[in-house]
Amino acid sequence: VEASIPEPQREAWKRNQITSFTDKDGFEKEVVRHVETTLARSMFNCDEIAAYSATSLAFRDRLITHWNRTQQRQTYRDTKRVYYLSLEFLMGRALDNAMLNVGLKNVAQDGLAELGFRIEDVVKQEHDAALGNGGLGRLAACFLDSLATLNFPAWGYGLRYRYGIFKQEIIDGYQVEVPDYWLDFNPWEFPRHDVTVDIQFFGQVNKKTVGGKTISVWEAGEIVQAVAYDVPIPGYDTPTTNNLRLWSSKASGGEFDFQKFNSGDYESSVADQQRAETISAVLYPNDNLERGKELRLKQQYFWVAASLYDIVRRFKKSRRSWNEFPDQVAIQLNDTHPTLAIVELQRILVDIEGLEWDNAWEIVTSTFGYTNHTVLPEALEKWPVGLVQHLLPRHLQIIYDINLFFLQSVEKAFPDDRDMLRRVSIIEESQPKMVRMAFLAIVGSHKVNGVAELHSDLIKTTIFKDFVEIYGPDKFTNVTNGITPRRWLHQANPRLSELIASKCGGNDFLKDLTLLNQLEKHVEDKQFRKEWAEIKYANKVRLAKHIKDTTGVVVNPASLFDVQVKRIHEYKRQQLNIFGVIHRYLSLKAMTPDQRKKQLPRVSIFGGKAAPGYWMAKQIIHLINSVGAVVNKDEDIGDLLKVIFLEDYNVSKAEMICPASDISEHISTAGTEASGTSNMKFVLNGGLIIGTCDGANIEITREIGESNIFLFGNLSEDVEDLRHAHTYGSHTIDSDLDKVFNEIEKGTFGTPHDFSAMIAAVRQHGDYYLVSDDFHSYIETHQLVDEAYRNQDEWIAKCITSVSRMGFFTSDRCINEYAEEIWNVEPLAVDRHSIWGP
Ligand code: C3B
Repeated sequence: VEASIPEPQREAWKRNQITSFTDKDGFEKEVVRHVETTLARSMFNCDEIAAYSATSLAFRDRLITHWNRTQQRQTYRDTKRVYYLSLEFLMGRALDNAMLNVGLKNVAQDGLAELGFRIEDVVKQEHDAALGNGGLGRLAACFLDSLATLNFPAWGYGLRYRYGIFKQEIIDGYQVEVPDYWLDFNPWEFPRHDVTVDIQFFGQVNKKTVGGKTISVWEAGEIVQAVAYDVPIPGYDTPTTNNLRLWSSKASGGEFDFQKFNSGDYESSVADQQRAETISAVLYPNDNLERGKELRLKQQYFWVAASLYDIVRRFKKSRRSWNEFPDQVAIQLNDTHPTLAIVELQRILVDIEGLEWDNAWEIVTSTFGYTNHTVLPEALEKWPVGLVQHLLPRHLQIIYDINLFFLQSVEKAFPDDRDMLRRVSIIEESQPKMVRMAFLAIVGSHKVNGVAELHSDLIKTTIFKDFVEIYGPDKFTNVTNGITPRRWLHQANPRLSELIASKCGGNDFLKDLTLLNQLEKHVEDKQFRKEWAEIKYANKVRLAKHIKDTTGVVVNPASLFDVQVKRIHEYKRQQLNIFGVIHRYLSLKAMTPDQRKKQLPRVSIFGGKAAPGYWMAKQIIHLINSVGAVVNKDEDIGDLLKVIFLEDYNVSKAEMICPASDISEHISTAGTEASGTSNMKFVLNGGLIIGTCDGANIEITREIGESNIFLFGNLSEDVEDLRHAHTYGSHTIDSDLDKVFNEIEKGTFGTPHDFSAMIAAVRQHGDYYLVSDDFHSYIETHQLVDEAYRNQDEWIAKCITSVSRMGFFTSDRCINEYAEEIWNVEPLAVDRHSIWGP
């Protein structure tokens, strides 16, 4: 790269290369410059938003020079790259993370203080980048952080939604959705108006003969333009700054269709524009649910086609042969949402590049890996054949061909099992016929992984069982999820991070989380325990203040804080939690004042969004708020029980909540939560957890020890029989739960009718999520929690021991496993001292 620039020019570029600030004075200069020039303001009208903007611009400038050098280095070395395709990236705020990752937060803090600002207030001005629903999107964000930190040449590809996940307001106890327009001012993205791709839809397929060969040509019915927006992703303590490329849609051919415009058809020209922009307008707000909307399929193809075009264009620059494609490119499919990428690459190779089908298919399958994130049937994507045919006629043909060749090979291997073909066909022979995206993803990838051990075992024995027979077990593997300790410890809980650093020989544990094991030898250290407890208390005080400010309810930070924050879903069982809270309330009410005095005060904290169309989830939110309204003003109860619903749970709120929990709830029906990742965040922040034997809870137990976790409930292997018994046997409800239901039906928490469906789900409709079966064990286990918490000394010891054993759950470990087992890629060494060129 460097050599291609003639000597004299090269000298001029080198002489003038940008030097980033390294100290307070340099930082302040940059801030003032941005306030006065970029923002066109002065010190006399520099408010906190302006201070945030200027600080972000100062750090952004720094990141982008690192970004440029990283890209230049990766191009020059030309080694294999990883592409992480995800329809969701739940990034949260960028500034605090950028300051910490480049190691200059202290500098910014001092500089801002001199300019008259508190850094905590400045950081809070930033709007969360909330381009995701929950765990799946946040996992993608943690992976980007690890990929950069570990110096992997890696890109994320996603959609630049104008509206991220909606903002949740609670009005009269009900969820109300408010649009999240977050792009007002976003210093963290760089529009690349020169990087555009035309994406086609609809139309028809024609056959043409070229040089004696028949090829398929897809004539477009509509063309929409994809414009790239790049978001720099800084690694921690490394100059590597990777790229997240988000595509935005707009009408192709510039602002307007000029032909229409000039012929006087102004309105329809504007309408075309609007229609094109609709594609990237809004994130679908469903978590673990697919609803088969045409616009969603359009989003998927738009994003996948633009990304593949970009990847192929980059590959072609190196002038290698197509057979080397899988040596240069690894593409990971985050769930089935990007599965069309398999079909699109096959189309590019066969229809456009003229490769033979088998050769192309070999390249395709060697390139892709597929991660499954759920076994819930309602979350598995299927698209009506008719819809795919209409929107993507050529792709449907290719899907049929892929299926044909696949089924032929299955028939050959299993000649006696006719039903096998029906079961594994990519096309479900239903009314209407459906394309099964998970099956297509399996057939088109070389590796399939689940996200925790139990989950990876379950997919092999249930939904993908036949495919294990067909391909053998080696195609299926496990990569247990992880979280980035940079955001989820260092950034979210700076005091704890500092205390840990003081016992673990500095900040190295943030890059090698297994170093946390050095904490264990300090568990008995009285002073250390005291400081640990003080930090937890301070974090609880901060959360208590937030609760007071947002709900008006005063909670005592000395109470046990019991937290369940995650998307509201029946399988995650917030209903079990609130029924348990009601049970506690009734028990307290039944006590004499003397008995009450001996009880442990508790605050039950809930948070999470319900999908706007998920009626039952919204009823659960309403019940939680209704219980809170009664309990929180009951003078018999006082501090003994408070019930809080925190509005608008998101990444930045999670950063405040996780450090403030004593016990958090991960109580899904066994076998339903693929992994869970907030369980890891809570333990890493010195909180204990109560949970079922599900997802990553099982591995957390194995790592931290059974005595440091509160497990309860039925096991996944018994779920099927229990469900069967509910439907076909006599179904009796737990007697304590029955009392809870009776109290709700008496009207204690408002109009009973509002909650009748929730009760009926358990009593009359087979209790699919086993709320009654697990209720007794749940209540008993909470009593054990109370008892354990009374012994604060031992409790703190449990917390410290747990944290010291959490090294396994860093997303750095995940990324290394993916790199080795699935992608076959290596990190690029960086020379910290050479800032110029490769
Ligand atoms: C989630 C699962 O529900 C979690 O158990 C898991 O930890 C995360 O993915 C990350 O693997 N998930 C989600 O958020 N959205 C889906 N559509 C499917 C799974």
